[in-house]
This record gives sequence, structure tokens and C-alpha cells, in this order.
Amino acid sequence: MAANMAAPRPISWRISIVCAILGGLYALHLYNTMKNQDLKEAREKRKKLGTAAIGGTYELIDFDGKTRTDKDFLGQWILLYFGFTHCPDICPDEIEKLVKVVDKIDADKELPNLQPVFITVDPLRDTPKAMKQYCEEFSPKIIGLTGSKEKIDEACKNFRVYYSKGPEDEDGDYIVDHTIIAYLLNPKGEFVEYFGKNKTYDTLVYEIKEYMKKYAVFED
Ligand SMILES: [Cu+2]
Repeated sequence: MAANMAAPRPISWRISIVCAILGGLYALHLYNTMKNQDLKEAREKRKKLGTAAIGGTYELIDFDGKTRTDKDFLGQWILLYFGFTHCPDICPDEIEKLVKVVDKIDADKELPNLQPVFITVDPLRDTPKAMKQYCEEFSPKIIGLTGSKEKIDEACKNFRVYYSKGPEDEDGDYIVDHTIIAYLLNPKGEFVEYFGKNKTYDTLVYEIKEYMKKYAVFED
């Protein structure tokens, strides 16, 4: 009798242990779900914020003195870079890398073409003619844009590009300190991603391909 009375005890202990484990697992599941939801929301918020904050309109002049605005590039993927033709080393290195990336993407027939655009931060010296000569040294694909200081400032502000003209030497030569970033814009003209100088050729090719593939699936 006494043994029978005591029998349920171990069971209830087992049940409470099982319940505690199940409860714990459920709490963990809830926590993970909430965490994932938070992460997803944060990612989407950041995406929206980033898209809204970087990029925008510009109205500049191409090699032929023709006005070009952001609207002219709708329908194309753009790799946009800001710099200046007198830049001693960084701009040439970066443009060389970007041109290589563009050629690689363009060679892939399953991907859309990528249009390189170069906007000067030195409108004083970078006339349409100077831009043409300079860009042609790298690739016939690059479209170089210049304009009045006011228009260049506007474009820089929209893309959060900083630049500052340094002091002139006795020959009137000077350096322009500037943000070294390449921007990827989708065919809707929206900012997709930015790439700093530290991004290698391989990373750029890989990331741009991924963005293009995703765009083809979700937005085309
Ligand atoms: Cu430069």
C-alpha cells in the first residue's frame, strides 16, 4: 500500500523535468523567433534608410559638353566613382580595378552590362576634354562627367562624397583629398551598395554578380 502510494512520485518528478525542458525549449524558440524578427526588421530598416539617404539626382556634362542627368542612366547598372584626373595614385589604381570588374561582368552573358561612370571632384581642371583623354586611357566604356562647382557639389552631397582642394604649389598644381568609394546603382537608379578601396577585384565581381542575380529574381 505504502509502496503504491509512493509510486506516482518519480513519475511526477519526471513529468516536471520534461515540462521544464519543454518550457525551456519553447522559451528559447520564442526568443530566437523574436531575435530573428528583430534582425529582419533592422536589416529592412537599414536597407530603406540607406537607399533613401545615398544617391539622388545630378545634372552634369559629358565629354561632348552634353548635359547628362541621373535619368539618362535609368535601365542600366552603374558603377559610379568620384575622383580627379590629376590624382597621383589612388584614382588610377581604383579606376583600373573598376574597369577590370566591368569587363568581367560584361563578359558574363547571363548578366546585364555594367556602365562605369566617373565624376570629377576637380571641375576647375577637369574639363570635358581632359576627362575624355583621361578616361580613354583606361577604357572606352567609361563615361566621365564634369560640370560647374555648384553641380559637382550637389552630386557629391547626394552621394555623401567629401572632397577638399589642397594648397597650390609654385606650378599651380594641387591635390584634391576625396572619399574613395565606388557606388553600385541598379537600373532604377537606386543605390545598392558602396565599395571602399579595400574591396578587392574578386570581392567586387562576386558581390556585384550576387546583387544582379537577386535583382533579376525579385525586381525584374
Ligand atoms: Cu584620387
